[in-house]
This record gives sequence, C-alpha cells and structure tokens, in this order.
Amino acid sequence: MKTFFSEGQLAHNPTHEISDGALQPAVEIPARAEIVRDHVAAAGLGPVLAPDEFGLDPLKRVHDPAYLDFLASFWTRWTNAGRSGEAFPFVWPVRGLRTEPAPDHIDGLLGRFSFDAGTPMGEHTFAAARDSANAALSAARLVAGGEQAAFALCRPPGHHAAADYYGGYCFLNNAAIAAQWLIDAGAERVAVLDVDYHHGNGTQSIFYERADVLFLSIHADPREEYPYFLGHAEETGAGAGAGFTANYPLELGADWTIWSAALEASLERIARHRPDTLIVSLGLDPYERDPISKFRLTSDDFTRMGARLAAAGLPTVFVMEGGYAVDALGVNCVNALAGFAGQRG
Ligand code: SP5
Ligand code: ZN
Repeated sequence: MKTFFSEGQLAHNPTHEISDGALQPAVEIPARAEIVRDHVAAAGLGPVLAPDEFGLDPLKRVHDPAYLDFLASFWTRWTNAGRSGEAFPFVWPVRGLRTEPAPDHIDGLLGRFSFDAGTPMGEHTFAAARDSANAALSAARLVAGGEQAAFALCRPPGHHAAADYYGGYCFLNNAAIAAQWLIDAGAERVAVLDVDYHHGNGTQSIFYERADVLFLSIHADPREEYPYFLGHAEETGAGAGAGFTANYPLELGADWTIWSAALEASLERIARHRPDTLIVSLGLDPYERDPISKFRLTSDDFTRMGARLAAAGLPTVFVMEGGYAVDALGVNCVNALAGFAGQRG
C-alpha cells in the first residue's frame, strides 16, 4: 500500500493550546506525523510518496470561498493587527448573533470561522493544511485509478473542519475533500467511516443532506466528550440525505468488544450503500493510552480493525485523523494498515 505524505505538513508547528483553563502544551504536533512516516517506511508496507499539488479547486468543492480566503489571509491580518505567535478566537456568533456582514477585524474573523478555542493557528497553518489535503487527494486518485487501497498520512487532521469553520486541530476536511473528488471523478456512491475517538462533526455537516456520500462515525458519546454538540445517534441525515448519516456514540471506557459491535453495525450499513470507494477517517485516539481520550483499544485491536475493514472488500482510502499517544502512533497506524493488507492479501 502506498502512503502519501509531504514534509510541508510539518510546518504547522503549534506550541500551545487552550485547555483546562490554561495554555497547555499542544498535542497535535509534527512529531505525530514523523513517527507514523518512519514506522510506515520501516514496516515495508510500501513507498512513502510526495503528494501531487491539486490546487484550490478541490478545496472549493467542500469549503466556502470566504472561509478559504480567511485561511489564506489570516497571517497577514494577524500580523497587521500587531500580533505574533499563535492565534486563538475568543468570541463567536452564537444564537441570535449575526454572521453577516462578516467582520473586518481579525478577532471577529477568527470567531466567525471557528467553533473552538483549542486550535492554534500560525503562519504556516494553511500551507500545511493544503499539503495534508493534497495527500488525501493523491490517495483518492490512486484508488480511483484501480489500486485497492492507499494511505493518506494527513496531518493536520480534518474531520472537525466544516464548510466554513475550523476547530479540533482541523482546518481543511481531508476526508470530505477526497470523497467529493471521487464523486467528481465519476463515483456514484462513497462511504466515509470515521473511527476517530471524537465525532467527525465537520464531515457529517458537509454531507448531511446528501445521499451519495454515506457518513458513519464511531465515537465517544457527545454528552460526555468533545465536540459535545453533534454526534448523537438520532442524527441520521436530512432532506435528500435522510438515512445517509449513521452515528454510533459509545460510553467512555469502551473496549474492543463494545467498539467492534459498532464496527459490525457500520459495515452492514456500508454494504447496503454499495459504495464505489470506502474512505476511512483513521483516528488513532481510540487507543487505551491516548492522553486525551477514554476508549480502550489495544495496539492489537488496530490490527483487528484493519483486517475487518479489508473483509468488506471495498477499494479503500485511509485518511489519518487524530491520535496523540505519539510514541504508539507508528505501531498502531501500521497495525491498522498491515491488518488490512494482510487480510486482503
Ligand atoms: C482530530 C482530533 O482528534 N481532534 C480532537 C480535538 C480535541 N480537542 C479538545 C481536547 C481537550 C484536551 N484536554 C486535555 C488537555 C490535557 N493537558
Ligand atoms: Zn480525535
């Protein structure tokens, strides 16, 4: 299986995030990608390749132009306001406040185009996020061309980013961008299965009213866990997309027995969708020793996960999402991919 990764993805290099009422050390750091890259290369899974540049057009198919303009102009606006270092929003257009007319000031724009204060942005964030999206697009194109699977080593991650807001360490929704690219390349149906510990609120919202892209997510119950405001079981899609979203919120502490039951249910739903391609939003934070998560998957469980996904028999694009136990990320990611490759043969 080929892996796509660009060194440019390392340029987003935050030092801190806001959490627990304080500036804490950032957990979504370049070392996450480096250890996965190194383990993939050492495991002999296949080559690690530089992604191609797809430009802005595939991003515009998923994200609002005003949001992309915000990302592109953010650093200039931030420094013109006399700021330096990492940016955080502190005011949001919630219930009854207005998103239009959009503010001119960077502090207003940060709130307009975000949904949390836990996601540091810096000078190189947009460039790194574009490289991350290019990795997802490169993997999608390979699978559309007939390869049975590919791995996009995406970082920064994507699944919390919606059409017009960032958050949860995510800026561009890599999995959604890949799904939309596949549809535009001729796929009739795509499924996105999100196995990250946190609900994929961005991906869900992007495809909520569409029947061509089935979205499924196995995650910690939002009553108890971030992102808190989406990911309940009763969210099943709307309009033309009614029945094309499926959520499997699980209790904190869920282990493989509980987690794999949700995986079986999601695979049954995927089989009924008959997708041309499966995209797996591969969060590695369901891991038992993840520092910000409370599921109990072991390193061997990631092998089981990969094998079970392979048995679905679908062309598959793996897109990396979260996972913060840096020392274990390489092993857990390779286990998932090798579990898949071993089962598929
Ligand atoms: C892609 C992804 O997994 N995003 C997760 C975003 C979670 N953001 C909130 C994290 C709060 C962590 N608080 C614990 C800090 C310990 N110092
Ligand atoms: Zn996560």
